[in-house]
Amino acid sequence: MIKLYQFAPVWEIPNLSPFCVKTETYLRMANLPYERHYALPPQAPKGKLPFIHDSGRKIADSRFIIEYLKETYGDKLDQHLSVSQQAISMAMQRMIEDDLYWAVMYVRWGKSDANWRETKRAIFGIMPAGIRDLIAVYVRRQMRQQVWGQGLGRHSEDEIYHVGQQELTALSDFLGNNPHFMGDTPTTLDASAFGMLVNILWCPIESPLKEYAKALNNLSAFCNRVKQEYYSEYEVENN
Ligand SMILES: N[C@@H](CCC(=O)N[C@@H](CS)C(=O)NCC(=O)O)C(=O)O
Repeated sequence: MIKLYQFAPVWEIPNLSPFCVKTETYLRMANLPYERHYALPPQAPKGKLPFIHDSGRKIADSRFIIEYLKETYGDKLDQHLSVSQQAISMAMQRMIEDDLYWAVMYVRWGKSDANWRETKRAIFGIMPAGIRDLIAVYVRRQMRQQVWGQGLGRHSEDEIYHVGQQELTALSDFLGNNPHFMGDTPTTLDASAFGMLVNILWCPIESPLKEYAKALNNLSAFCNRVKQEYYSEYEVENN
C-alpha cells in the first residue's frame, strides 16, 4: 500500500501544504489506494513534504511522486492529453507551484500579525509551550528568507498581490465554464490547482489575494466540485 506522508491536517482543508493536497488529490482522482501518515519536513528525504513510501522506496516532491505513480500504476489522468495540452498543463502547474505559491507563503508568514497568529496556532499549536515560540520564530525567519530568496519578497506588498492576482485571473480565465481545467475529466492540473486554491480560499488567513480569489466565482465552484467528488468526509459547503 502506498504511504503518503504529509502535515497533520488543520483548518477545514485536506492539508495546509498545497503540495500535500495536490498529491492526495491525485491519488484519489487516479483511484489509487493509500494510507495517510503525518510527518514533519525534517523527516522527509529532501526536507520538504510530501513524500511517499512505496515498495521499499521513498519518493519526495509531488512532481516526482506523480511521475513515479504514472510509471508504476499507469497514467490514469493525463494520457488522453495531446502533446500541446500536456505542455500547457505543465506550464500552468509551474505557475501555480513555483510562483503563486510564493505569494501564498508571503501572506501566511509575512507582515500581518493576525495571519501570523493564526499560522502559528495552526502549525505550532501542538508543540510544548516552552519550545513553541522559539521554533515558530526560527521557521518564520526561514520562510521569509525563502520568499526573499525566490525574489517575490523583494517587491512591495501591492506588487506581490498584483502578481498573485494576475495568476488567479489566468487560472479563472483558463478554467472558464469547464468542469475541469483541461476539459471534461480530471487531470493532474486539477489536483495542483485544487491544492493551491483551497489554501487561498478556505483558510482563515485573510488577504487581498483571498478576497480577489473569492470574487472569481468559477474557482470556488471548481473547488467545491472537487471536494464533493473526492473529499466527501468534509461535509461543510465552503464559500
Ligand atoms: N516542489 C515540492 C515543494 C514541497 C514544499 O515546498 N513543501 C513545503 C510545504 S508547502 C515544505 O515542506 N516546506 C518545509 C520547509 O521549507 O522547511 C513539491 O512539489 O512537493
